[in-house]
Amino acid sequence: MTNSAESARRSALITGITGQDGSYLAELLLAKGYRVVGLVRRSSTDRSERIAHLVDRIELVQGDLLDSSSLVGALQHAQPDEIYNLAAQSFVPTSWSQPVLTAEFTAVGVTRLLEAVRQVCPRARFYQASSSEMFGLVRESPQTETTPFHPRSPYGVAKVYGHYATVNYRESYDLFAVSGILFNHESPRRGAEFVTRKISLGVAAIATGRTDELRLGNLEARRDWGFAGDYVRAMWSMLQADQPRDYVIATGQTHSVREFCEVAFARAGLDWRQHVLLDEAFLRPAEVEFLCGDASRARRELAWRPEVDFVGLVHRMVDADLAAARAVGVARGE
Ligand code: NDP
Ligand code: GDR
Repeated sequence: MTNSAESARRSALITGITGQDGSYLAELLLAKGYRVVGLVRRSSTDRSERIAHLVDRIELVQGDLLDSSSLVGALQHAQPDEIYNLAAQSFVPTSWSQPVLTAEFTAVGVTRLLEAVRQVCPRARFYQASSSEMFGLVRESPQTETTPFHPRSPYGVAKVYGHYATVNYRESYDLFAVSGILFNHESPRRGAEFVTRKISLGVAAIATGRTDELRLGNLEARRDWGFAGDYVRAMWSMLQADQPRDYVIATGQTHSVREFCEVAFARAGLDWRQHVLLDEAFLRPAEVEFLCGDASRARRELAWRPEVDFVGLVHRMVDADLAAARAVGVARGE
């Protein structure tokens, strides 16, 4: 690449690049010609499974949301035009067992990064991964950018802090800082402990004869589930807008965990009622019973629309886990 092409090439820093969303976002930005730099935590084992297919095309820099100087160093290295802050302790149940650590990563980590941005690259555009968990106990439906927050977990509380830190840095320092209020989004790369992937992995294990049961908590909880690949397009679009604004990203459809089970088991020719057991260990101290988002602002201003619907999402996840489970069976000569 020539020097002028190199300097015209836009550069992005992604925190949380080893996570579900980080891997899809890295793919999207590479396809758009970006130089992609990912912030990774030091680990004694390799955690780059989701980005293994990209490692030749991205740069990884070590750093941690707990450590301000490492964030300054990462920004100095990347000199980014765009920063996507996806890193967080993102599993809601862990936020009750590790509430202070969750606050350090998911809440104060945002301020650490924003302060580093202010020092190193105040003209860069900043995306904060906010969450529908901030709505928590909902009093209006569907939820929009103006629905009041009432978080129901230490995770939700931490995300409200990160959200307002982003709004505050935009208003105080004129940063192009935006917050995407994303509803649940899933994929075959979703972490195994989240309910959708737990179900698709469970279906695959049952269909291939490795187990006979799947233990779950609250089957009546309702979520607005979309596909992660669609949602990272929205993140990018928010940073291309003329003005920095916060956006709800959702499908506008809500389904229960029970409905997810029905569709997932049926995909493998199974009846969920014969396999799913209620296990109180998976109930939460305070539950978010119902979420359904209204993404009208994003549709209007960003021309964003999801392409994968609920049934398409469930089938995609079950098909991927079934194929992987069968491949393991073949390799073992089963
Ligand atoms: P994941 O849990 O899959 O990924 C989280 C990422 O954060 C991992 O790369 C992890 O690294 C990294 N990380 C955690 N702690 C630190 C730290 N202290 N310093 C640096 N990196 C850290 O999450 P998702 O991809 O699903 O979600 C991305 C973001 O979007 C998160 O902030 C999440 O809270 C938020 N969000 C997610 C939604 C969803 O439905 N998926 C909906 C709304 C918001 P490592 O691999 O080392 O653990
Ligand atoms: P959530 O996702 O808490 O919405 O947060 P999760 O998939 O963990 O739970 C969704 C709903 O399913 C119910 N549930 C179970 N959940 C899990 N994990 N395991 C079970 O066995 C089980 N049984 C029932 C839960 O009670 C809950 O109501 C996700 C994360 O990605 C956050 O980081 C993100 O901010 C929000 O989505 C939007």
